[in-house]
Amino acid sequence: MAKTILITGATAGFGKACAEYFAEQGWQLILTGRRTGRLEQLKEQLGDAVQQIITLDVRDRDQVFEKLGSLSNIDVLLNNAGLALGLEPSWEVDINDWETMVDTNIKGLMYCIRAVLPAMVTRNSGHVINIGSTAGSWPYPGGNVYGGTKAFVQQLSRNLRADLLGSKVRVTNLAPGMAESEFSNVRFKGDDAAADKVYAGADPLIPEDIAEIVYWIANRPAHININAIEVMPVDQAWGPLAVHRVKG
Ligand code: NDP
Ligand code: 8X3
Repeated sequence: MAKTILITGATAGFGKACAEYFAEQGWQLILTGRRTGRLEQLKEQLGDAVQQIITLDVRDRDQVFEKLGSLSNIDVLLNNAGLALGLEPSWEVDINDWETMVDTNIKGLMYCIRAVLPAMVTRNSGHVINIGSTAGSWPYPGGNVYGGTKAFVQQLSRNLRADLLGSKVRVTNLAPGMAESEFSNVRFKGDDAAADKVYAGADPLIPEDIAEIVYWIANRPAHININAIEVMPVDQAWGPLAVHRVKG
C-alpha cells in the first residue's frame, strides 16, 4: 500500500520539491500551506498522488488541531514550514519579525507534532522529519532569533526520540545550509536584489537536493533512525571565530 507524507509548507522551496519527488516515487501526499492557489496548482500537477490539500497557517493552533488532529494515516510528517525574517543585529530588529519566527518555526512546528503524533504512537509507526538548519548550530551575525528557533528544532527532535524510545516512531532533524528557494526573498521582504546576492557567484543547494535526502531518510529500514543530518553546499563552510581589535 502506498505510504502517505504530510508536508507543511508545500507551496514553495523544499516542501514543493519534496511533494514532487515523493509523488514520483508513488507516495500519497497531504499538502499544506497558506497559499491555496499554489496548493491547487500542485494538485493539478501531481494528480492522484495528492490525497488532500489543506490550507493551513501553522501559527493557528486551533486550525492545526482541527485540520490535522483527526488524520490517522500519516506515515511521515515533514515539518518544513518556516522562515527567516531580516538580518539586522538584535538591537535593531523589528520585534514583530522575531515573534513571527517564533510563532512559525517553534510554535507552529510544536502544534503540528502534537496534533499528528498521538495517532503515530497508537499505530506504533510513523516518522517525524523536522527541517532544522545549520543556523541552529552555527551562529552568524544577524542569525539571532532565526538560529535560536532552529536550535529549538534540533533539541526538540532529540527529546522526542527520548520520549518515543520503546515505540517504532522515528524522528529526524535535517539541517541544511544555504539553499536557493524563496527563503531569501522572504527574509528580505521582497527585495529580490538582496536575495540574489546571497547566492551570487556560489553554487548553493537546491530544493531537489533536500527532497532526495528527505526521501532517503524516510526510506531506511524500519529499525534505523537517522537522528540528524547536516548538509551544506561545497561552496559553504565555517569562518574563523571573529575577534574585535582596537586600532592603534
Ligand atoms: P521557502 O520560502 O521557499 O518555503 C517556505 C514554505 O513555508 C512555503 O511553502 C510557505 O508556504 C511555508 N510557510 C511559511 N510560513 C508558514 C505558515 N505560517 N504556515 C504555513 N506554512 C508556512 O523556503 P525553504 O523551502 O527554503 O524553507 C523551508 C524550510 O527550510 C524552512 O523551515 C527554513 O527555515 C528551512 N531552511 C531553509 C534553508 C535555505 O537556505 N533555504 C536552509 C535551512 C533550512 P505559504 O507561504 O504558502 O504558507
Ligand atoms: C537557512 C540557512 O545560513 O541562511 O536556514 O541561516 S542560513
